[in-house]
Amino acid sequence: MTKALEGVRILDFTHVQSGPTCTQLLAWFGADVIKVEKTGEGDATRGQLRDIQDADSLYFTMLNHNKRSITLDTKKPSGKQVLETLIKQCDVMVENFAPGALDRMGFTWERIQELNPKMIVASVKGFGPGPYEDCKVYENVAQCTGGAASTTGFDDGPPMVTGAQIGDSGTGLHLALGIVTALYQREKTGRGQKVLAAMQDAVLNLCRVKLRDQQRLERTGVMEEYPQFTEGKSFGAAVPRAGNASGGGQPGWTLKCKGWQTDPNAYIYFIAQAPVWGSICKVIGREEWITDPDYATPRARLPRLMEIFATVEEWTKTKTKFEVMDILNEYDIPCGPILSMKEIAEEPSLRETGTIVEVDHPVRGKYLTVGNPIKLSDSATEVTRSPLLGEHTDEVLAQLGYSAEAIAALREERVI
Ligand code: CAO
Repeated sequence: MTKALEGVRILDFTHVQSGPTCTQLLAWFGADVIKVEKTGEGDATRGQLRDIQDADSLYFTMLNHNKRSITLDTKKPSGKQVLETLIKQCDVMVENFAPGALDRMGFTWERIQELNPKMIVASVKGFGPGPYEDCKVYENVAQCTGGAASTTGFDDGPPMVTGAQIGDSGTGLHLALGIVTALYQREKTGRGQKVLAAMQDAVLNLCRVKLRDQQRLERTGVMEEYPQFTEGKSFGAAVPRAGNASGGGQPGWTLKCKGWQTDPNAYIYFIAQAPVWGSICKVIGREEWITDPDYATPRARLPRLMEIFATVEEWTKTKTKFEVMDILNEYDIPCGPILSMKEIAEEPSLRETGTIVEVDHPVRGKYLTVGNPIKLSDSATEVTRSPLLGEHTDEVLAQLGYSAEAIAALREERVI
C-alpha cells in the first residue's frame, strides 16, 4: 500500500522532543525522514534517562521511529557541503535549534532558498517574534508562558504543569500541520516557505478556552461553573485554577471509587450532563432530586455542584472505577476512569488499534511505544524501530551521489 507522504523527503535537523515528534508523524505518514545528528554524540536524548546501560534511551527510541540516521558535523566545511547537497535533494527541513543556531551555522533562510527555492523550512522555537524570541525553551517553560500552568491545579495551591507534553509534542503536532499545508500550497505556487510553530503559541492555542474564560470573567465578574462560585469564593482579576472542573458547559469532577485509600488512581471522572440528570438521580438513589426545584435544572444545581458530586461519590466509593463506568454507560452518563500508565500499557484494545505498539530494538530488545494516534484509512502506519546513531550514513550519502572513497574521506576527517 502506498503511504500518504511517500516521495516527500525530510531533512530532519531536530533534537530532544518537539521537533522529533513532528518528523516521526511525517515518517509514519510515509515521508523519508533523514535525521542529521552530531557526529559522535547524536541527539542528546539518546543518552538521557537511560534504563539500560549503553542502549538508546526510551526517550529517544519513542520519538524517532521510522527514521534514518546520519551523522554529520555541519560546522566543518566538508560537512556543510554535505548539508548543502541534502538541502538540494530534500523537500522540507525541520529544525528546533536554539534561536539563531542555523544562521550561525551559515544556513540562513536566504542561503537555503538559493540552494533550493522549493525548500520548506519548518522551525519550532520557544517564542515567536517579540521580547523573548532569543530564549531557549523547554516543555515546562512553554506550559508556564502559554497559560497552561496558571490555569492548572487547585486554587489554594501553586501553578501546576501537566504530564501531557503540550509544549513539546503539542508544538510538534502544530508544526506537522504547518508542513503538510505548506507542501500543499507548494503544489500550486512551486515555492517553499518558512513555517514557524512557537511553543508559547501552541500551548496558548490548546488553552483557548481559558482565554475565553478570561474575557467572560472581565465582563461578568463570575464564572458559575467554576468551583469558586459553588464555594462562594470571590474571583480575582485573572482566570483562577479550577481544580478538576470540566472547563466546558457540562459540570464534572473526579470522584473516589472503591479502593481509593490505597490505589492513587481509583477515581472516575464524572460529568453531570443535563440531559441525563434523571438517570443520574435514579442510579445514585436520589430520585427526589429529579423534581426538587433546588436540583431539577442546571441553573439550580450550579451553587450545589460540590454537594451533588459528594453525594454521587458516596455511591461511586462502593464500586470499582470499572464497575462505575459499566453502570453509568448503560444510562449514557458520560464518565471515564482515571487510567494509570500501567493500565493503559496493558489495555488490549489499544494494542489492537496500533495506539500502543510493541517494537523490537537490536540493542535494547522489546519495548512499548505509542503508535500513530492519527489513523488514515488509505495510509496505514507500520511502526519500525528508531535508527542507531549514524546507522544510515553510508546508505544516505551513497544515495546523494557520494562515492565510497568520498565517504571514507569524510569519515577520516571525522565529519561523519
Ligand atoms: N554538527 C555541528 N554542530 C551542530 C549540529 C551538527 N550536526 N547540530 C547542532 N549543532 C550545534 C548548533 O549549531 C548549536 O551551535 P551554536 O550554539 O554554536 O550555534 C549547538 O549545536 C547547540 O544547539 P542548541 O543551542 O539548539 O542546543 P542546546 O542543547 O544548547 O539547547 C534547546 C537545547 C532545546 C533548549 C534549544 O535547542 C531550543 O531552545 N530549541 C528551540 C525550542 C525547542 O524546541 N525546545 C524543545 C526542546 S524539547 O524539550
